[in-house]
Amino acid sequence: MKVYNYKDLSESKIEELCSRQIEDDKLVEERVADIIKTVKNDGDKALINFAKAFDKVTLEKLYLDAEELKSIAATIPADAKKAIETAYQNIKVFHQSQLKNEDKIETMPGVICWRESRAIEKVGLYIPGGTAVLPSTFLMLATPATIAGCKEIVVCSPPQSDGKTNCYLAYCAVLLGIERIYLIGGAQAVAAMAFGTETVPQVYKIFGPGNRYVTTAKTMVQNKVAIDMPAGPSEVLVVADETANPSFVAADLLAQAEHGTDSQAILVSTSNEIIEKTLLDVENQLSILPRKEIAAKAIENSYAVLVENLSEAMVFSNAYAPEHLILATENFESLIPLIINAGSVFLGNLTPESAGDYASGTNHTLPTSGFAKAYSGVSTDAFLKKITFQHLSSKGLNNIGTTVETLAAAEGLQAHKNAITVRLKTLEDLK
Ligand code: HSO
Ligand code: ZN
Repeated sequence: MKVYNYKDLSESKIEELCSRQIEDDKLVEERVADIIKTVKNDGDKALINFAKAFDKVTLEKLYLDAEELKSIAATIPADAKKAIETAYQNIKVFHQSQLKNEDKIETMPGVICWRESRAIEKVGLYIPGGTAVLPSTFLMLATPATIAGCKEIVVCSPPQSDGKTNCYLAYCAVLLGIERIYLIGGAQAVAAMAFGTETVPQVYKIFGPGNRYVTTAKTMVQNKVAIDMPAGPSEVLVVADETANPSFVAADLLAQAEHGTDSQAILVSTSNEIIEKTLLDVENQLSILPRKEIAAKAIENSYAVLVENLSEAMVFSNAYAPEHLILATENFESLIPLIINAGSVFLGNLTPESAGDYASGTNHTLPTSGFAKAYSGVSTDAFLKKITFQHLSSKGLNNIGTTVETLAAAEGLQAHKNAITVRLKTLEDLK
């Protein structure tokens, strides 16, 4: 992990440090385009063939039904069952609190405007398999989807080598009342949900993280369906003052690093001593991690920055726009107003990112690669659309009439003007 001194950094160096090096991979794009085309043309047959080629399984049926899920779920260890239930409860309570009715507003006498939410009817959730199977992602996506009231929730996850899914995912499905898991992974899952096949329903919005194939596929199907957000490798930025505990900070950096070789774990600190101790601790803790090869590569791509004070730290953090921001500082309250760009924030020395990754209640599907400058993480809102309503009484029509007529005339749109004029005239005739 390289260490920089903020005061020595040129503007262009800061820009370079804040940019995520994700090169366009033409080969990945070509292969994904090909997969999408094949699924579009051949439907289920293509999905069965891809499962054979990529997941090395022969599927007789593309999904597990409620009965099968129930029997797999029954094999879950008791402690995992309890942990999933507790996490679910917290995620549910937090996401339920996001459902709020808005007031009706009388913008001028007789003119009433308001918004109502409606659930997106059909949504697709992608739950990754691969190097780590993530039941937590299932909870993070399916909980707000059910709270929002989405009618059709299509869940895709790659099959295991036995052609099934693991007991954790199966248990999440049972808990959430999801009656099928489609055993489809990668770009082919995204294509199936975007275009529909004989078996897989087409959806209106696709959610969920994934590898480069999945994320490339999501960007490619955007002229057909909505997606949650552009996705890139996971990242954390820890701001640490002299009160930080180096072994806590090291553990947080490594928790991020173990996600993937392309993950980034950034340390920004006011204390050189904290940086030195943390880096030593990173080495020590890393050496005994089961995923040490992955984490070590990610740590190589990561760096630390020494800053003069915490406001300088926040300037850097806002420029980086981290997916996860940890404030390992005593007076985190005073830093909150300075946060402009971040996906999710973890306050104080006792609040690790892991808490939010799994169980505190906040969502872990968050904007990466600097997209926290413009995107929010997934929440109940992401599964809803807001529809605006308005009603004009005769008083309202009289009050707003001239304004609309004048603006329509200014735009040269006579028919727009007439829509008001004919009504005003009828009101006048009725008098
Ligand atoms: N840190 C990941 C989420 C996750 N962590 C799932 C563990 N499991 C992206 O926010
Ligand atoms: Zn994580």
